[in-house]
Formats: sequence, structure tokens, C-alpha cells
Amino acid sequence: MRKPIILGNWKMHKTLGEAIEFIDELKTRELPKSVEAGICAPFIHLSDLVAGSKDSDFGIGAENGHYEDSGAFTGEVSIASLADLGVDYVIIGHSERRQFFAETDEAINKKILKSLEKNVVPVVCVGESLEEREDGSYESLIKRQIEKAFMNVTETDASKVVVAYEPIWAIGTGKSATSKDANDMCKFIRETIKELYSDSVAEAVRIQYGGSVKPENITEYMAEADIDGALVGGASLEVDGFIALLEGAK
Ligand code: G2H
Repeated sequence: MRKPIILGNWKMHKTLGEAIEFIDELKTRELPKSVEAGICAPFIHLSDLVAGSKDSDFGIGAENGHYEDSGAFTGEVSIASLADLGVDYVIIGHSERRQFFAETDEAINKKILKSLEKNVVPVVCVGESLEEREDGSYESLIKRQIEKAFMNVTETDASKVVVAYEPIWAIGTGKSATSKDANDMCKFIRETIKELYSDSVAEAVRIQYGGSVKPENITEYMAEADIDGALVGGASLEVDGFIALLEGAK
């Protein structure tokens, strides 16, 4: 049985004050125990959010991280230092990072390996563009992204990875994939993981859908057999909305 996991991805939203206000409010609310919950926030908020969420029912994640422990990488934050801070998750290879910051499959793989080494749960994003969807190359692309992401990840570690399937054409556009389309791809990802590892790893790995998920459509996605949760941007920015997502996923 895979525990559903709902993660907010705040992207480049909220000031520190707004972020703390959100966490303080969330802590006062009853969250469904059957759903794992987390908020992934900008780097500068993480120290306060980790401290502020102690003894709460939700975790805190980063939206990126560097695979080197330290060094001359101006502007970067190491996964090692995120682990030291007590961060629970790190989003890796989000399409916005692949697209706007030239993040490669090779770098994504190194980040996943580092997160596993440091006991931070990697949430690795894969997904195709509208063009790739329409020209039919999307399955081979997703397969390649998964194979490269999991390179050198051991069988024991593989099931700790969370995969987020986020078709680029559905991100922040209001145009969500149908639950059937999303499930077909999550199933395809699971089959790819099974080919790489085993039945038991494939059955244990949690696969989220992401792209314009909101309280109104979360239940539909969660009803699908291969969708184990969601990575949510816009709809995770308000406490009520975030809780409605958790309720819809239980
Ligand atoms: C996709 C998603 C969060 P949104 O990027 O990762 O954002 O829910 O706003 O489409």
C-alpha cells in the first residue's frame, strides 16, 4: 500500500512573512493522517519553516539543490546543507528548471544520488512538452528521463524516490491532463521502473501527477490506480486550498 503524498511547490512566491504566516496557520489545523503532506518553498524561507514546522504533521522541502557538498558555485545551495538544516524533500528536475536553467538529465541524476545519500526524499519531475505530446514522441522521452534519473540508484534506494509526472503543457495553464491520460503515463512510468528494477520496487515507488491540480479535480486524479499524489503549485498557496487538497487525497 502506497501512502498518498501531496506536496505544495510554492515556486518563487511568498515573502518570508507570508510563508511563516501560512505554516503557523497550517499547524493549527487538523490534517488527514492517511496523507503525507509537505510544502516546498524558496531557499531563504527554509530555515524558518523547518523550525516552525517542528512537531507538525507536514514536512518541508526545497525546490532545488546542488549535488556538490560545497565549492565555488556562486548562487547555489547544496543538498548537503539542506539535509543539515533538516529539510525533508527536494524537488529535482522541475520542467521550469530544465527549461529556464538548462538543467540536464545528468545533473538531475547527480542530485537524486546526493539526496538519497543525505536522506532527503528526492521528488523527481518528468514530463513532455505539447509538441512532444502531439508528435507522439512523449513515451520514449519519459522513458529516457526515468532511465537517466535512476542511473546508479540502488534497488534499496529506488523505492524512496518520488516521481512527479508533470506534462509541461498542463503547468500553470489551467489545462490539466485528464485523469485517464495522467494515469496512463504514471502507469507507463511504473512499468519503466519495473523494467529497471523489479515488481516490488515498481509497486513501492510513489508517482504523483502535477499540472493545474486543484481541490476541484484532486479526487478524480486520486481515484486512478497509478496516481499516488500530486505536486501542486498555484493551489497550494492558500492554507484552505492546501487542506482541501489533502482532504481530497485521503
Ligand atoms: C506544476 C505545478 C507544480 P501548478 O509545475 O509543480 O504547478 O499546479 O501551478 O500547475
